Amino acid sequence: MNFQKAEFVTSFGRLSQMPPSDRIEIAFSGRSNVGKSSLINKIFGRKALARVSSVPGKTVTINFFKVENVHFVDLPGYGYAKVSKREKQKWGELIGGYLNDGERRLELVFQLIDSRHAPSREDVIMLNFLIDNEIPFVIVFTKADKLKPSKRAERMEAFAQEIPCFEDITSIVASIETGEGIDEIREIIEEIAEGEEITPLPPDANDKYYVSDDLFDDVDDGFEGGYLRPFNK
Ligand SMILES: Nc1nc2c(ncn2[C@@H]2O[C@H](COP(=O)(O)OP(=O)(O)OP(=O)(O)O)[C@@H](O)[C@H]2O)c(=O)[nH]1
Ligand SMILES: [Mg+2]
Repeated sequence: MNFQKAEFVTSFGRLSQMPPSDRIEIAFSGRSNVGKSSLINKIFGRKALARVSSVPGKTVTINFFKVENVHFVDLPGYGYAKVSKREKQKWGELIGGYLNDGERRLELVFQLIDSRHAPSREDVIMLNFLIDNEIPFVIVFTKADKLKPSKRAERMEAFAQEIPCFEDITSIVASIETGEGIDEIREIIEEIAEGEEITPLPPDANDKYYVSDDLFDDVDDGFEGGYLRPFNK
């Protein structure tokens, strides 16, 4: 795939404006500020293909880019404390509507998690959601350049406990500063573009891990859970 050939397609804030699904899709999901737009720019070797936000959480839009036969989807981040309840609801409707649209050929989600911290309650809800809905995903641990080696080893051990089904999930440690992980991400993208299908985890993988509110009692991220799960849970 010629990664340099990426083009912006469209940006939309309402489900009714969602562009038709005329090709396979790969989406980038994660907290606000985790590095989704920066990673997209790095993958495609461009400075400002995706806009890197100076004000986190403010733009609730889904942005589409394309290269050859693939749409790349920059999803709005979650978890920014300062947004209103109405904006959170809007986020939930938009992102839930996109991810639940069975007509689209969403082949993979890169789920970004900050390599320096334990996953947030919303990160875990998101992972549970992807597993429940059999959406194939790969975890990308971002901002690895900001981690000292000793802390890095410690974090990786902790992630194995904190992330549902960790041993069954492909994960990549990445940094836009050092370039670590970027080729691995590009390889996965190329495999998908060439038609390789990634098998999702079975939904029952979640059974022993399903997010329990009391696990996160001390985390006040203001997330109104629930709207991410229009399915049968
Ligand atoms: N040191 C370092 N900083 C990074 C890295 N990736 C992203 N950043 C910085 O993190 C900040 C947020 O990056 P964005 O790419 O805007 O994050 P986002 O996930 O798109 O955020 P939203 O659009 O608000 O959801 C920016 O200041 C980036 O420069 C990384 O690998 N290393
Ligand atoms: Mg962004």
